[in-house]
Amino acid sequence: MFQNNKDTISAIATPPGIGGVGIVRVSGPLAETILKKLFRPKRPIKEFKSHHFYYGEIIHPETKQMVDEVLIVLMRAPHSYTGEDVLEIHAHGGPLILKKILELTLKAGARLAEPGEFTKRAFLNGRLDLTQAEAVLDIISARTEKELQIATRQLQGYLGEKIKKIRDCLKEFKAHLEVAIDFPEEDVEIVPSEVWLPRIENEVLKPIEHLLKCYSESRILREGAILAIVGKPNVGKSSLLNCLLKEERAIVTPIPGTTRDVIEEILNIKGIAVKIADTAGLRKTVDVVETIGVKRAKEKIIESDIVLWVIDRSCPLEEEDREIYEEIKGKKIILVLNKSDLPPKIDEEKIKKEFNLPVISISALYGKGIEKLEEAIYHQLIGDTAAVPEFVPTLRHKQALERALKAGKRVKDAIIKGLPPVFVSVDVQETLDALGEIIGETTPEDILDIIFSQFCIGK
Ligand SMILES: Nc1nc2c(ncn2[C@@H]2O[C@H](COP(=O)(O)OP(=O)(O)OP(=O)(O)O)[C@@H](O)[C@H]2O)c(=O)[nH]1
Ligand SMILES: [Mg+2]
Repeated sequence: MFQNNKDTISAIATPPGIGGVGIVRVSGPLAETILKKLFRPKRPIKEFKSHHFYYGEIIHPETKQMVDEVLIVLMRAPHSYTGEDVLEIHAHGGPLILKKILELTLKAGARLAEPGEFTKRAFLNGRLDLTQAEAVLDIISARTEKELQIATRQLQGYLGEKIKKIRDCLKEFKAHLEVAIDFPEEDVEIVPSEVWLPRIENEVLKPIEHLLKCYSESRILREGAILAIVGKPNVGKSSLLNCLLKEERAIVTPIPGTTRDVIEEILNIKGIAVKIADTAGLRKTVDVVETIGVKRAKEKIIESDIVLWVIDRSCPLEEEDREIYEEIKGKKIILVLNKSDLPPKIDEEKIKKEFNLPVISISALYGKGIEKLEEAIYHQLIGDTAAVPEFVPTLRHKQALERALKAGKRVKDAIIKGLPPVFVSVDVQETLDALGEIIGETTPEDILDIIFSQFCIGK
């Protein structure tokens, strides 16, 4: 998809629409030539200094007519975002004027940039590793403060550094293995297992496992969570959904078995995107439609990160309620005692002890206790530490880490079994390659294309 890197690319870097300032960005060897063709400075300039702003006009190179008053800055290679000569033209922020300036840069020798091409060049020129390039995308598309925090941390390069450190250890090991392969007749043991076994364990396997743990801890902050509202028919599940959403989304009636299908909506709970699923009341039934609804509810439970188990507090606890617990145990659960506006038939302390779960009393009808419930959801989802973990791998990173861990464990086994260096070396290389994919050293071209094409043009 991407064309060669030697040419010069240009694009409007600011969002479409009207703004105070709009920027056209040019990157590549022709940046300065284009600048000289199109820019008429207010005061004569002998040579453009790098990273200095100049005030003047963009002119049509043939008619010499002024197109716009601008500020320009030239950032010479390698000290620029892409690592190439970069020219930025800060013009007035109107779509037509920016398009005109863009067209002039194209006429002067640039080519229109593809989505993400500036960032891809930064990556190819070694300005960013792949995890940092991905972070640029995450920063642009962050929906919540937390997502932004995660992305900025990744842009700082911690994850890439960690991966590089693990790979350095493996590279060193591989070098020793290669000596052993080349000089098999040597008496001295070139790769002593008492040295390498602990090093592989401590410098490769443990750090990979730690990163995988960080993935599961940060996944919810990054990707959001799925929450299922479950319980017997008529306990007020749909009322609770409506209450959380502050709108009449689901049908509520006094007839048990009202909700037949799963109803899903997304809610922002204290910065976490939570997909809430209202489900059909769980009970044994001969009704065909309801049976399907109950089946879907059970599937949703399996899929969910957290379950709100709703019980009608104005009725005594029944066997049917206990049966539901059997369906959900093992999940993160909050026991929600609904209809707290009616005289209670269930003792909060007693039920808390019986199930050993966090219990929140609410009235979905009157919107009481909802804030407390939201706090409990947040707390259950991300625990006490609202802090972002040190490293925040993505799903793509996680999959590569899992492959690296598998191959790394084979390396360990091979050392324990005393297999010949040739065999060990194959698994070491596989571990190296899997880790290399994360930072972009061994990432296949098509995956790079997928990553960078998610950007907008001009980034
Ligand atoms: N008094 C009182 N009534 C409530 C409360 N929450 C719900 N109800 C009533 O309980 C009945 C059932 O509410 P729903 O929200 O439809 O219950 P559900 O659990 O979704 O029921 P199904 O979809 O049939 O499984 C309705 O008549 C609601 O008005 C509450 O907090 N207090
Ligand atoms: Mg319902």
